[in-house]
Parts: sequence; structure tokens; C-alpha cells
Amino acid sequence: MKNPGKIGIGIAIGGLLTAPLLGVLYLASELVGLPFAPYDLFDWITRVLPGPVVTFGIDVMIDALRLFGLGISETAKIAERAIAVLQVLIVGSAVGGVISWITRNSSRRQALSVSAGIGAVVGTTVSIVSIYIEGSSVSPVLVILWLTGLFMVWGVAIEFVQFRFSRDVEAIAHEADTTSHSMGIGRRDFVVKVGASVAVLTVASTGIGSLLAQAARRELDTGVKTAPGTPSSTAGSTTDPAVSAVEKPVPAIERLAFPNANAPVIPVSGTRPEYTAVKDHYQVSIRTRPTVIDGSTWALAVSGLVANPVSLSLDDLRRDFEPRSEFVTLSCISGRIASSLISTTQWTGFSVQDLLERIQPNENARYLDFTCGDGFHEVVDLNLVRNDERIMLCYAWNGELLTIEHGFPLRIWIPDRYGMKQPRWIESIEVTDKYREGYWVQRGWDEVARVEPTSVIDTVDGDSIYEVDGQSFVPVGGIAFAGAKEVSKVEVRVDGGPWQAAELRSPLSETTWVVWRYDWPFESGNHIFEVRCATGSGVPQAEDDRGNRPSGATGIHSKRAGF
Ligand SMILES: Nc1nc2c(c(=O)[nH]1)N[C@H]1C(S)=C(S)[C@@H](COP(=O)(O)O)O[C@H]1N2
Ligand SMILES: [Mo]
Repeated sequence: MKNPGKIGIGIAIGGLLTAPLLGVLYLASELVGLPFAPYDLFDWITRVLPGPVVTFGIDVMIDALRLFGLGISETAKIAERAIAVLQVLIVGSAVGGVISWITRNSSRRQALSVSAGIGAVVGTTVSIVSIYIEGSSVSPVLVILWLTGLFMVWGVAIEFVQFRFSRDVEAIAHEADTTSHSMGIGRRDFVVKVGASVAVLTVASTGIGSLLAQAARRELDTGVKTAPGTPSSTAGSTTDPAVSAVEKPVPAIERLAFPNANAPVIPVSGTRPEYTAVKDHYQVSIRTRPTVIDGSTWALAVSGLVANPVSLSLDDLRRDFEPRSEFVTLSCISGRIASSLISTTQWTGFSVQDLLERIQPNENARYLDFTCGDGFHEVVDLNLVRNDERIMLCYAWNGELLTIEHGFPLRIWIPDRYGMKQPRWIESIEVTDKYREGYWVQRGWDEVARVEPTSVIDTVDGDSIYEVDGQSFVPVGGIAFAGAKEVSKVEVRVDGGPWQAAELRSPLSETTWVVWRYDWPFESGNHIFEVRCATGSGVPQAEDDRGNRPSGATGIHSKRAGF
């Protein structure tokens, strides 16, 4: 019974040689923009799997991360990528096993062509998935040639290493032909050599790849800032009288002052920042990597049931429509109570009502159907737009054009809805009379996705206990968010006692979270703090835990603290 052992060796070698394969794929993706297949495969699998399976997978992942006490928004992306790579290692091992099993009784020549064939089939399949997912900037023919060739080499390498590893040392003398040059190497030497080559190739390719990635990132960052449409290019256009005569200059993006800078209620130290730095803003995407859109060729296409179909560049949008800005808290429907998938920044764009005026929808038009660069899609009801001028198409956050991660060049803001209803990386809008379920609606989430009022304790600040008239107080602080319904009241209770009113800091806007504080009369011992809120019209938040799916998490957040 030699074969089971051989297959085991095949599996091990398959896995081992997949490491440098990953490295080379990564290097090529950073060097010349060829697809990085593991992410594409992962994204493809999450797209084709039935919705409930995907949502279940995400739930399991988020629970696992929470179990280890890891912050979700950053780590979820890292975990996704780790799973993507791991899954390719597993497939690579399996292919190694298959190769060793199929070639167990073959001649050398047969074995080599079979393994090359298997590599080619795997490579071609992978390239088709990559092209489908990425719509890569590199030509599809090149992608197929590259991946097919690379995987062929990989298949042959697996077979070769297996053969060299498992042949009997005595048999070498009789088989001397194609590999006679390496006859003298013993098995141990060979293992060391293969191991060293694999390690060097993997580390070198991954290392160079990540250096390139860092450099590219820096370039992209500066690229976005000098993209057409920024104030610098505005200055350029005014020097050309022919252009400036017809075209209005592109207005600079305004930056709102914080309206509550002098608010009397000061956040308790340990409360999250009231305004989120863009780099800290949570991120949730259907794809492993951000979708890169070329701002210089991009144009928003609006067509369908309209009198005036348009195709407008970013400059056009900024010039033609009156800019407006608002402080906005965005949150993800998949977050559990006290989730980190919520952030606040300044959004700038223009009212969708202004766009409607320009395109003139027909009488029977009912929805705006958004298509995005990453395959995400959502519909927005025209009546909703007509009733809420705040709904805007946004090109800037925090006074600068959107970053690639957060949806450059265009995303929508719909007050009072969770993020899942708000497309980023918008490419086109079809005005239609047909309803189409959005990407996450198709996957079991709420069709309306109105924000559930929730409140969170960020800190029970035992380090800042202070005394007034002989009574000690412990500052307790956090946030409450009710979408666009405003927060009128936050209450805290300790150890199940009576609910006590917290103080509310005036918010950045009616559509951001509210920072609250409660100064608790100190008692030593261990205590449970709980918080709840009510909306502007006095509707209390739901206190029962309904879970996050399908309509967003509800329930009372609590925190233990001992003194
Ligand atoms: N094109 C596109 N738009 C999208 C998504 C996406 O994956 N693709 N995710 C949605 C979800 S679920 C959320 S919570 C927000 C997150 O936006 P952010 O990552 O910029 O915070 O974007 C929404 N818009
Ligand atoms: Mo989300």
C-alpha cells in the first residue's frame, strides 16, 4: 500500500508549492495589474453562493472576531483576505493530491503532460473567474495566457518535486535520462533545496509586491488629490479664455465648521471621537478590495424613462449642480449592538432632486436603479427622492474627493437608511418602472432598512472619578443614533435601578449620532450600566434583542464596571 502515502506527499507538496504561486500572483498583480486570483475567487464564491449561506458565513466570521475581542471593521477585511488565501492553499493541496493519484502508475512523460494539463485547466478556470469578477484593465487574452501558463508551470513543478521526492534512490541509476544532471543529489539535499527555493521565492515575491503596493497607494492618494475637478485644475481652466467663457469654474469643496464647537456638554474621556477621521471610517464591501475607477474617463450615465438622458463627468456634476454639505452618521445593518460599523463625517454633493429636474423622468418612471463598479446594485424609489431634498449624490467626504475605499467618484446618501441601501462607486442610473431587489435585499436583508434607534455606552470612566460637595461621581459616556429621527432622550440605569436622564451634547447635525454623558453618583462594588434612548418624536428605542438580521440590531447595551 504505497499509494495513500504518496497521495499524502502529493497533498503536502501541492500546498507547499502553492505558497510561491501566491507570491508570484501577488507580485504580478502589483507590478503590472494582472489579477490576484485568490481575492477574485473569494469574491466570486461570495457572489454565487446563495444569499443565506453568505450571510451565515459573515455572521460566523463576525462572531469569531468578537470572540477574540477584535475590532470588526478593520479585522473583518483582514480575515476575508486570510480566508481567500487559505482557500487557495487548500485547493492547491488538493490538486497536488489529484496529480499524485492520477500519475501514480504513469511514465515520466505521461506524468509531466498530465500535470501540465491539470495546471492548464485550473489556470484557465481561474482566469475566467478573474475576468468575470475584475473586468481587469489588462486584456482578457493576456490574463488567460498568464494564468494558464503560470498554473501549468506550477502543475509540472508539483509533479517534478513529487517524482524526485518519492523515487527510490536505487532506482535512479536505471531511470537516468531527462533528470540525469541532478542524479547525485540525495533526498535530504533535495528537500532542503526545494524548501529553500520555495521560501526564497515566496518571501521575495510577496515582499517586493507589498513594497510596490505601498508605493502605488501613495501615488493613488496624491493622484486623487490632483485629479481633474480639484481646485488646482479649476485655476488651469480660467487661464484659457476660450474655456472659461463657456464653462463655469468647478467650485471648491466647502468644509463646514463644527456647529457644536462651544456646546456645554463635554464628552467623557473614552467616548469615541464625535467626528471620524476618514482613515478610521468603517468599511464594508462586497469585494475584498476597493473598486478602482478612473476619474478622468468616468461619467455618470443616467438613462431609461427620461426626457433628457445625460452622461456627466465629475467636473460637470460639481459645476452644474448646487453643492450642499451635511454631517452624516453612516451605519451598517449587519452591526450588532455597540458595533464599530458606524462612523460620522461631512458629506458633500448635490441633491438628487436637482438631477431629476435635469433629466425629466417620464410619468411612469418609479425607481432609480443604481449600478456600481463592483457589481453592487440598489433601487431608490423616486417618491422618496421627491419627498426628501437631502438625498444627495456625494463626491466628497471631509472636504476632499472621496477616497477609493469609500466610493470614489460618486456615492449616494439617503438619510435614515442603513449603508446597504446606499451605493458607492456609482457608474450608472437607470430610470425605470421596474422594481429590482438590491444586492443585500436579495441576500435576506430588510427591503427598507430604516435605521433602528440605538444607544451605546463607550466608557465608564473609573479613572476620572471626581468629587462635588463630598459626593463622588463616575463619568459615563457614549453615543445614541436614530438615523434622521433625532435623539431626544438618553437614559442610564445602574444595577436595574430607575432610569436616569443623561445629558445630551448638541449633535453635529440632525443626521448624526448624539454624544451623551451621565455622571453617576459613585458607589463601590461591581455594577451593571445600561443605556436606552428615544427619538425626537419620543418613540423609545426597541429594548428587545431582535438580532441584526434582517432589520438591524436592537436591544439595550450594557457594560460592567467595578470600583
Ligand atoms: N458599490 C457598493 N456600494 C456599497 C457597498 C458595496 O459593497 N458596494 N456596501 C454597502 C454597505 S453594506 C455599507 S454599510 C456602506 C459602507 O460604506 P463605507 O465602507 O464607505 O463605510 O456602503 C454600501 N454601499
Ligand atoms: Mo452594510
